[in-house]
Amino acid sequence: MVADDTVFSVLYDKFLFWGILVGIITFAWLFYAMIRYRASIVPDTTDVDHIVVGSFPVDRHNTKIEILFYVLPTIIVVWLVVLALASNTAVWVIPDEDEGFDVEIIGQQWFWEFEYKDELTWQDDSRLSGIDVVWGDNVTIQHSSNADATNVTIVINGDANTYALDTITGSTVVENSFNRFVSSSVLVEDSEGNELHRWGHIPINHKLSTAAGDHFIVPCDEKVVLNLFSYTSDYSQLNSTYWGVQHSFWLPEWGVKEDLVPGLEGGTLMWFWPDDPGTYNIRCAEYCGLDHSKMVGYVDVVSPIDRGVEFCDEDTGVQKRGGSY
Ligand SMILES: [Cu+2]
Repeated sequence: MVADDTVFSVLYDKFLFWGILVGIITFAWLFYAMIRYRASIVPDTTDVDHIVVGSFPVDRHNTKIEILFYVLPTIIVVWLVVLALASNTAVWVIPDEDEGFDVEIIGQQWFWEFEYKDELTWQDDSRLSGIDVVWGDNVTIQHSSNADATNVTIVINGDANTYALDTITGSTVVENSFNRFVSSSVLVEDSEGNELHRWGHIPINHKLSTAAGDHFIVPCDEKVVLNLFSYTSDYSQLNSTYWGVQHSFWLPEWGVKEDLVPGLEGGTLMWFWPDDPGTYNIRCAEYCGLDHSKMVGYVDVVSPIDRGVEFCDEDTGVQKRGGSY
């Protein structure tokens, strides 16, 4: 489940490489010595006075090799320290106040809540679905490139309305002007109810919850900064009665997790940089009670059209980034 291109999995591979290299040299030397100095070989002692167990034969020692015994391992150890510290530096970055897309994560027994501190308008890749949604004074659905599209469901602040699409012109307009202060979504489906294209708007302070089956929706190509808290179900008054239990928000795809610490007023912070579109796992990495194993969810990486990104590029092969503060 853990992605193979996160900072620490790359570090693991580097350590494995150097470990194998040193192992090969060490064992090669070991077997060479076993064969070269086996019991049946009579040692050539013509120019040696005596041999003391545990010390180099004074008359036959090789100063260069003895110095290498110390210098080479020291270089390797220093190099491994450099590699490890570079990974740490990549993960623990000092936060920049105004930087990133901010979301508060609230861990409860046993679900996650996502409270948006920035707004987000997004839609699926229109190159893949053949459908494009534009919502200004009206909702315009351009579906001429997708013959399967038959109806659209528009949800505004929880109220859902379904309309038939105009399949003859391939373009449908629903009169309803966009309001950035309410959550809205547009879902285009085929005649069998299969989802073809999604468009969505999440206003500031809107809350999504895994208990309601929501996915955590984040924009691609931007640093997502999470402020994490643990509360019990009622946290209208923030006093000690309402602190929850310890959880840990884990995103295996980015190889990062951070604890949710009850009683820590400012919460904890972590960040990750989504770049590939798709749906990825959320896990709780700290045993938090009876239904800990059910504390799972999904994060959807989408194209944030309000932030100037029309399409998230497919897997860019860039190292997955994320970390803590
Ligand atoms: Cu938990």
